[in-house]
Amino acid sequence: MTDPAPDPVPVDALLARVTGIFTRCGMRPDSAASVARVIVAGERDACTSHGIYRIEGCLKVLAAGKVDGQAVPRIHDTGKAVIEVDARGGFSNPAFDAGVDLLAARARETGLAALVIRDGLHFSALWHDVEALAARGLAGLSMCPSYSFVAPAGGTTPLLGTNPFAFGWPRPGHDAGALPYVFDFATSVAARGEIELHRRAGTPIPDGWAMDANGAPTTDPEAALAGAMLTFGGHKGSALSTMIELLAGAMLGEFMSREALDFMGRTDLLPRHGALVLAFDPATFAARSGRDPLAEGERLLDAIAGQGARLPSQRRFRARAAALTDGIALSAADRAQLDRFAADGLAAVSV
Ligand code: NDP
Ligand code: PYC
Repeated sequence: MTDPAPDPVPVDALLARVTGIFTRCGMRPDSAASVARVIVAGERDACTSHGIYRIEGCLKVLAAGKVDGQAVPRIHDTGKAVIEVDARGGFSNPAFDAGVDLLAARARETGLAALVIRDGLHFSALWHDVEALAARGLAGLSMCPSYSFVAPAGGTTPLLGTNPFAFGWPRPGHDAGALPYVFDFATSVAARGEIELHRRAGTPIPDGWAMDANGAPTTDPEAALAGAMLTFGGHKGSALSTMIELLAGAMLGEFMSREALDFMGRTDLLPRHGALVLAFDPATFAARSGRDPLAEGERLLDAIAGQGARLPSQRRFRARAAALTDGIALSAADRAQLDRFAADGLAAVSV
C-alpha cells in the first residue's frame, strides 16, 4: 500500500519555512522575507518555474559567494522621475521592496516614474512587481535581461536573454483587493526554468522551443540547454527582447545578458544585472479627457472575457485562490528537499 499524500501546506507556513531557510543560510531577515515572498507566491500561483524550485539556485549563489545576503539596498533619489535603488550585489527583490512606495508616490505626483534597480541577483517572475503597483492604483511595466541563452530570430547563436516583460493594469476596487489585469512572459518561447523542469522530469520539450548546439531543432531538454532557445513570435519577440537589453541593460549602464553571463562565468548560477520598472498613474494621464480610465479599461476587459477568451493571469489567480483556501500540495521530493535545506543550510547544495 502506498503512503497517503501528505496534507497541503498552508501558504503562511510555507512562507515561514522558506524565510527560515534563507536566514539559516546567512541572509538578513528582511531580505530573506522579500525573497521568500516571491518564491512562495510563485508556488502558490502554480508558477512552478519560479516557485520553490528556485530555492536551490538562490542557495547556490549564496554558497558560491556571488550574492551578498547581508546587502542593504541603497536608494538614490534626486526628486526627479527616475529613482535608483542599488541592490549592492544582493538579491533584487529587497531592492524592489525598498523602492516601491517611493516609486508609487512619484508616479502619483508626476504621472510617470521609473525605478532603476542596480546590481541585483535576479531570478524571479516579474508579475510580483506590476501587481504591487496595480494594488496601488498604478499601471506598470517591468523588464530585465537575464543570460544569453536565446538566439535572435534568423540567428543560431545565444545572444539575447530570456528577458521577461510584465504589464499590470489596476481594476476598479484595487484598493479593496480587486485583482488586476496582468501579463508576464519570457520573450523566449518559454522560460529557461520550464526547460530545466522538463530535464528534471525526463520529458521532452515541445517543438519550436529551442535548437541544439548545431542549430538543428530539438525537443531534448539537455540539447536545448546546451544549444539556443528561440524567441516567441519570431522577429517580433526578438525585437522586444532586444528592446529589453537596450532599456534595462545598456540604458541603465548595467549588464546586458551576454555580459551578465560573462560576469558569472557559468549558467548554473543565477544572473546579476539591473532591472527597470515603470509606473504610470492612469488618473493623471486621463485627467483632461474627463473620462475614467479604469472604467474605460473595464469595457475592453469585459468584452474580451465576454467572448469566452481568458485573460492572462486568470489561471494564476484561480490557483492562488485555491492555495489560499486549501494550501499548497508539495511532492515528497519537494518536502524532502526543504527538510534538507532547513537542516543543512548551505551545506545542502554543491557549487
Ligand atoms: P507563460 O507562457 O506561462 O505565461 C505568459 C503569460 O501569458 C501569463 O501572464 C499567462 O497567464 C498568460 N497566458 C498563458 N496562456 C494564456 C492563454 N491561453 N490566454 C491568455 N493568457 C495566457 O510564461 P513564460 O513561461 O513565458 O514565463 C514564466 C515566468 O518566468 C514569468 O513570470 C517571467 O517573469 C519569468 N521569467 C523570469 C526571468 C528572469 O530573468 N527573472 C526570465 C524569464 C522568465 P497565467 O499565468 O494565468 O497562465
Ligand atoms: O526562467 O528564463 C528563466 C530565468 C532566467 C533567470 C531567471 N529565470
